[in-house]
Parts: sequence; structure tokens; C-alpha cells
Amino acid sequence: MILRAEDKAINWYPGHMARAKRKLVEQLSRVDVVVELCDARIPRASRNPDLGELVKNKKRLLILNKADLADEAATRAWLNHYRAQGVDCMSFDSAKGRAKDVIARIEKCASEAVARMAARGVKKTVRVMIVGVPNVGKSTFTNKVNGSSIAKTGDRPGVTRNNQWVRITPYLELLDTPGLLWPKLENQNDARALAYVGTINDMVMDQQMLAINLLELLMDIRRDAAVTRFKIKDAEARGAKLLEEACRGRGWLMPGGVADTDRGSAVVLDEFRAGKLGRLSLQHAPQKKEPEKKAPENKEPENKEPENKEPEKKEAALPVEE
Ligand SMILES: Nc1nc2c(ncn2[C@@H]2O[C@H](COP(=O)(O)OP(=O)(O)OP(=O)(O)O)[C@@H](O)[C@H]2O)c(=O)[nH]1
Ligand SMILES: [Mg+2]
Repeated sequence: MILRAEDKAINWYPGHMARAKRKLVEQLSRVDVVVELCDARIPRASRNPDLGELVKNKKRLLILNKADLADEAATRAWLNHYRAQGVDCMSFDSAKGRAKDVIARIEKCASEAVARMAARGVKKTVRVMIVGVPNVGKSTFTNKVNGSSIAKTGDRPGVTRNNQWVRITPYLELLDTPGLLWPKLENQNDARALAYVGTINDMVMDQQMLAINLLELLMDIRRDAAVTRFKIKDAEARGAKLLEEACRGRGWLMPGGVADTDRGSAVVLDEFRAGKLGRLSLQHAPQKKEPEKKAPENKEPENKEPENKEPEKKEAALPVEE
């Protein structure tokens, strides 16, 4: 077997992102609403902390995009979690969703600004900036709202390189922007999650290591689907052996029957990203705390852990923090 997997830190902040961030800031004064797209499969990892700070004074709408690829109940829990924090949010499938659903939500966000201008006798053009990490679906979303293919899209990160204004109606314009990450991905669990869903350029990572980590994760959270999809015979295999199992199972072999782990890694990642293992959420919303129970009168409170100390739902069984 040819395996050169290296577990090195994942980070991706090329020059075009630093430039794109500056250009995004330049446009901010022109926009009324900022729509932030995150990936419904990994909402926590796919929200850029820099963006939140930059656009904090704007009307905002958070969209959990690619909801068709995420587990429905997990997405509902995330929406409840964000709403409880006062975040205006919705889930969406930019590939097959209905444009009028999101347009209505955007118009609601802009309604105050529209009313202010209407009071002065002016019909306002609402300008909306679409932001988010790479490959989350910003350009597909823009096209969906516009009912066209005006913005270039692609199943890899870093497709959009410049801001692009798209006029939807005489009174609604969207600004599609390049995907932004941040200078250092401190949390490598989140970095891996971003990499699994295709937010980080595959060229800057060790694909074999990534595929091995993903396979191990899938064996933890979707064993049956992973075993069936990759025809894995030894379900107890871990690490490089697990990738080799998938290669043998699916027949990704080189002359002499050697497992083709380069090809295997690429296909495992591609098939996961395309949703071939079914709807799957890798991160779960923190569980809601139960209201505190009052201790019965005349009785010493029992000295036991309250139920709401339950830790968060098993965090996508992502590898333990390093
Ligand atoms: N299943 C599914 N696929 C989607 C959805 N939105 C986008 N995609 C796909 O995801 C890939 C990335 O879409 P883009 O619109 O190019 O993503 P982007 O955020 O503009 O990416 P950058 O410009 O690179 O930052 C494409 O293959 C889209 O077809 C969605 O809601 N569901
Ligand atoms: Mg784009």
C-alpha cells in the first residue's frame, strides 16, 4: 500500500481572501442587509468569527444552507438554538429551494429601512450582501434568487474571486462575494469539519489523512451507511487500514492488487460531499437547559448532579480536541 498520510494542521488563508475582506468592508456602507450563509451540516464551524464582528451593525439574516444534505432534526435544533439567541435565521436548499421564500425573509429584514424612505416619498432599493465561508453556496443562492446562472458556481472552494452586484428587481440588489475564512483556524476539530464539507482547498491538505479521519468519523456515526457504501469487510479497522479496506471493497486497486489510496481518498471525500451517505449533520446544537427544579420544602436538596449538566450531544463524534 502506498500511504503517506500526514496529520498536519489545517489552515487556508490565501492572499485573495485578505483582499476580498478589504473589498467587502469597502462595500458595507452601501448595504442594508447582510445575509450570512453557513453549512447546515456544520453550523458552528462554518460561521466566520471575523464576519460577525465586521457586520455587527447591519440587519442580518443567517441561512443554514445545503439543508438538503443535513439531518432535518439537527437543523431544526440549530434554528431553535440561534432563535433563542435572537438570531434571525432559516434553513434553505439553494439548489432546489424556492426563491420567493428567501426574498420574503430578506424583505422583512429591510422593512424598516424601506419604511423610513417611503415616509420621505422615496422607494428604496434594498442592497443585500451575501457572505460566508468558501463553497457554502453563496453564488448558487444568488442565482436562485435571481432565477439565472449569472454568478459562476463550482463544487470547489474559491470559485468567486470578486464582488458581483446582481440586480433582482429595480428595488432589490444582491452582492455575491468571495468565500472568506480567517487567518488561523485555531480549533482543528472545526477545521477538519470545514475540510470534510469542501470549504478548504484540497491542495493545501493531506487528502489521505483527511479521508482516513472522515472514514473513522463515519464509522462512528453512520457505521451501516459507511460499511455498505464502501463495502468494508473489517468494520473494526481504523486508520490507514480502514482506508485500505474501502479501497479493496470498492476495487480501487493498482497493478499487483495494491490499494490505490490516492484515488480512494478522493472518492471517499467526493461521495461524502455529494451526500451519497444520506443526510448527515456533523455538528449538533448545544442541548437546551431544563428549567431548574425547585427543591421540595422542608427537605434538604439532594446532592446530585442536576439533569441539565448533561454534556452536549456527542459532538459529531469528531475526534477529541487536540
Ligand atoms: N445540495 C446542495 N448543493 C448546493 C447548495 N448550494 C450550493 N450547492 C453546491 O455547492 C457547490 C458550491 O456552490 P457555490 O455557489 O459555487 O459556492 P460559493 O459559496 O459561491 O463558493 P465560493 O465562491 O468558492 O466561495 C456547488 O457545487 C453548488 O451546486 C445546496 O443548498 N444544496
Ligand atoms: Mg461563489
